[in-house]
Amino acid sequence: MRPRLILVGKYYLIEPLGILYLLGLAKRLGWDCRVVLVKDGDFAPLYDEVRAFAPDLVGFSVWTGGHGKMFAACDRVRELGAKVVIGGPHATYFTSDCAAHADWVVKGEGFRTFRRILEGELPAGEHFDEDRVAEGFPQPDRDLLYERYGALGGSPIKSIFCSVGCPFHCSYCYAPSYNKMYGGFALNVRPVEEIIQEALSLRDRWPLSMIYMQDDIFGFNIPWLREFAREWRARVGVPWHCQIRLELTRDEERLALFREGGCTGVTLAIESGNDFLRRYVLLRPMPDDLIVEGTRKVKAHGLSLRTQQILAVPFSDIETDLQSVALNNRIQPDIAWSSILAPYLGTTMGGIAKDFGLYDGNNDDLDETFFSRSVLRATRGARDTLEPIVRGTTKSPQDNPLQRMAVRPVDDLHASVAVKDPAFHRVLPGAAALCEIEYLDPVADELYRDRTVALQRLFNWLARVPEGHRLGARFVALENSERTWERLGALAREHLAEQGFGAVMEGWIGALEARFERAGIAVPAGLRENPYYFGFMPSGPEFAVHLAGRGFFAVPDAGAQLDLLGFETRQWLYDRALYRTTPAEAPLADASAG
Ligand code: B12
Ligand code: SF4
Repeated sequence: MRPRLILVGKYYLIEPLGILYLLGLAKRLGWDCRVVLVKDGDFAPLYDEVRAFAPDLVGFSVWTGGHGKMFAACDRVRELGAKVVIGGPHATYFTSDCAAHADWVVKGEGFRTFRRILEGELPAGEHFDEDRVAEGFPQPDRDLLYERYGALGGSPIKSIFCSVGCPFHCSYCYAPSYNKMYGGFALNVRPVEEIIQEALSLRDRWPLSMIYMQDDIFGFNIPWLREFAREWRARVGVPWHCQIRLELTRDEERLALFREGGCTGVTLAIESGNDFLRRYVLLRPMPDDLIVEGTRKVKAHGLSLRTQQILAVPFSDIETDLQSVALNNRIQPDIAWSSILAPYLGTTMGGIAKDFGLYDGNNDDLDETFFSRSVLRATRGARDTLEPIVRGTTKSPQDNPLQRMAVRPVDDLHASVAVKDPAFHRVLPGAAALCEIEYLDPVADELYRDRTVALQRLFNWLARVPEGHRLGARFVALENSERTWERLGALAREHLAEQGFGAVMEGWIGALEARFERAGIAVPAGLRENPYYFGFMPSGPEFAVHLAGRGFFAVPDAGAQLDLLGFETRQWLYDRALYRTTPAEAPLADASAG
């Protein structure tokens, strides 16, 4: 009888690439495989599968944030009699934490180590293979996954991974720790032919209208990109989207090759509209004008654009979060994606948050999504206090004095900042204070968290509204109980009148009502409370009907209604603005402008 394996990951709208490739590897080695993706924290289907299939081995792909629940599941699976192996990002960066819940833990790249485990070559314990991409990528096995999870198989958007590695140093990201672990940066790109074969087998067997290249920075290596663009266009021809750094848009040849190869859009992280936060907290030095210029160039090449930003980072406040909206108002991307910071330990950001007394958790408090309430403590005016000191002591474009500082508590709401002793990673007694910072009191802190959540839900829309940051400021300033759809409508009406939409926007309601009539649905009262939202969305009237179908106008809780709005807006924009897999009409506001 063939040995049996179950691979486990979290269900997400995007297919789990690590698991797909590992499944391909295990099947090639003759293992009988199953896959279980955990939806909404429900592990019952996994336990059922373990009981029915009686696997020899269960492999968990674990990410930080989801680790607590995954660990409990590993323990349960071991009680049910199977051996457990843990791999994935959490195993890579928190290897020993995983060890208590598994027989094997695979740190870093997993292909060769997993093969050795499956072939019985490796004893139980923690394993780290120092050779990068030692055996290359296996061809993934998509059948098992797509058959069990029809929505992933049926999705017209599929993912591929072409390269491993990134040379940049963003503070919130694990890529720098990854490089350190392997003794420096190296870009490992898969051979073009291998990728073409993977894409062809996808194209010929499954619905496919767009491929998302999940690489951290796609097309870094220009000679590789030349070959890829030529072969992809000639042999695959499917449109694709990729992620790159703004710095890389400076090379005109790269953007031209993207276009030539069939790229239809790119995702670029901006992270903050505040220069100090970008440079010293997020470690993404880049002036506003360069960002605007780079994104303009992307659009000039006919590519759609998604920007990404993080709200509620150390020393941010609602003003800096709104600055991020303002920058996007200037850029006008197709999607202005935003998240709320998770201060991962082991990243530079985790260090800054700890050193400044902004976070005292161990990451067990993190949620699995990037949209949950902040777990950071926010400050009052600390950025204004720190900025001149930090800028004044910066020695070179790479230097960051903020990372050399830490705090000593003064009282519950204050701490003094001093240079930390590098040997002890903390401020030693007697070190001279550079300044004092103040934290928000618990009530103000909660309020800021509530405001960032509201702003995150509306970010995409506000970025599309002229001077949307001003409207956003008015909305988030409301009391929690007042942040309703109806109040948003009232504020939008006022704001848009100031922006010169007064005469035309009242006509939008007619277009919206006509669309409801065509759909044979009664016009919900909520539509009249805020028709303005739909004026800035592609196929806005259809979106209103779609939201009604989702029960949006009947959601009684204002917070839950905003959550749903944020989610549905994002999904709508993915299909109709970013990937353009669904044809869409121009927003009513564009027609009014014309
Ligand atoms: C695509 C992607 C996503 C997609 C997820 C798609 C999916 N369904 O997997 C989306 C956009 C949803 C996403 C979200 C998030 N992501 Co993300 N994401 C990535 C990205 C860019 C690529 C992942 C990938 O496919 N890699 C390719 C495959 C081949 O690699 P892999 O999965 O790591 O698997 C390898 C090894 O880890 C190992 N392995 C993996 N699983 C297993 C299992 C076993 C049994 C074994 C033996 C080995 C093994 O073997 C594989 C081959 O070497 C990575 C960055 C990166 N370069 O990997 C970040 C990355 C994984 N994400 C990260 C983070 C932080 C997140 C978020 C938590 C962000 C946030 N702040 O909320 C969310 C979490 C969402 C959630 N879980 O709900 C971090 C993870 C850090 C950590 N400690 O967990 C990464 C590493 C980015 C970074 N550099 O910091 N992400
Ligand atoms: S560019 Fe992306 S992958 Fe690279 S360090 Fe920054 S966030 Fe991480």
